[in-house]
Amino acid sequence: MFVVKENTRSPTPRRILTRCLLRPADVQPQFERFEVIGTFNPAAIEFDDGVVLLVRVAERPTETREGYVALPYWNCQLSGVAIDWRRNDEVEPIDPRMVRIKSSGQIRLTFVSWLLVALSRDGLSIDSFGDEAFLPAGRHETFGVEDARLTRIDDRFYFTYVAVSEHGVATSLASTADFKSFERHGIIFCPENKDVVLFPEKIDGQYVALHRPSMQAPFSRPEIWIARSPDLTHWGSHRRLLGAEVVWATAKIGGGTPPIRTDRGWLTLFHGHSRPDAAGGVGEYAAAALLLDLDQPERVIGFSLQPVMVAEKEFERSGFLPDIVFPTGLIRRGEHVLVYYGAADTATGVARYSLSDLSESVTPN
Ligand code: MAN
Repeated sequence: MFVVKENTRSPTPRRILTRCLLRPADVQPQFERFEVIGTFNPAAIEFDDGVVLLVRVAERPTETREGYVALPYWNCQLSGVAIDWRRNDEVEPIDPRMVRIKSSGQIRLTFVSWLLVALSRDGLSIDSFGDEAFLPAGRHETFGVEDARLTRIDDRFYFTYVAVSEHGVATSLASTADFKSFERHGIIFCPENKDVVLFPEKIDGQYVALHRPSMQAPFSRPEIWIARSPDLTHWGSHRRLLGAEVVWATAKIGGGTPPIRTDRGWLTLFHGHSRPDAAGGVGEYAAAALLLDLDQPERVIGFSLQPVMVAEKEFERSGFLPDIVFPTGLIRRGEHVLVYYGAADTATGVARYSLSDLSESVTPN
């Protein structure tokens, strides 16, 4: 387990409050004869005097067949879910999330995800759900839509989300004005790339995003990159931002929350993943703070050398995958921030921190 070490140069911020906001039992399945196994990794933004969340809902079939594994997918022709039943000896289990089809080497998920609109007046409890579900659509989303991140740009809410299919793990963009109807803008980062967060303002006349290419060639480990765009859909000026210098993230690192403007710079939380101790395990996910220069966000002001958030509450330590906190939304409330996050790939949580504690946890580069 990660132990948050007290660092003499940069104090570790304390969580002032933690709440579990949403659990699978709170949400009705969208698909017939499916059950909800996850309500997690929520995008969050201020909306209508409250907070709106776009929560990833993962569902799996309720039916089981002796000697078979159920691999659900979105069938574009039928505009609905379907199930591939594979014999146990045809697949190699990897972890609870996925199996490998032995004949093709292809990875398949054991669930399919969609996005649920959830509304909260106080930001600390859910009052209602929106009527419109954001469901998979098209051949790049057949294994689901996952892990949205919301950014308000002018009067529109843009969200990036992960589009998973046999063509890979890509990141797409969509937008809405009211969370009742959505416009899709297509893939903005081709496979393999996820954890894309948009900045809320143009910088030097350009949009800015953090992204996380997952290099398949073993030359490097996954790293957070930064890119610019004239129009939110065409991205270039790619630069590497952060990676191996985050020593506790031994397996992976990725952007977490869309950045917010603070006096010290753009503040964002990113996640890091430690290598699992045992085969079949997934390892732990924790989060830390990163500050980027306001005028030139390619310049890292600093980051917290130790995680500022680790799985510690029961709902973070146990679930579909244990020991995961995965921040995906950050909302400023005066001198505090609310961090919205996925817990144990199962539930949605919110934690409150003091803004100055978080930025003081950052050690200058
Ligand atoms: C990882 C995890 C899963 C997710 C897949 C595809 O394996 O984040 O939860 O379904 O990637 O994005």
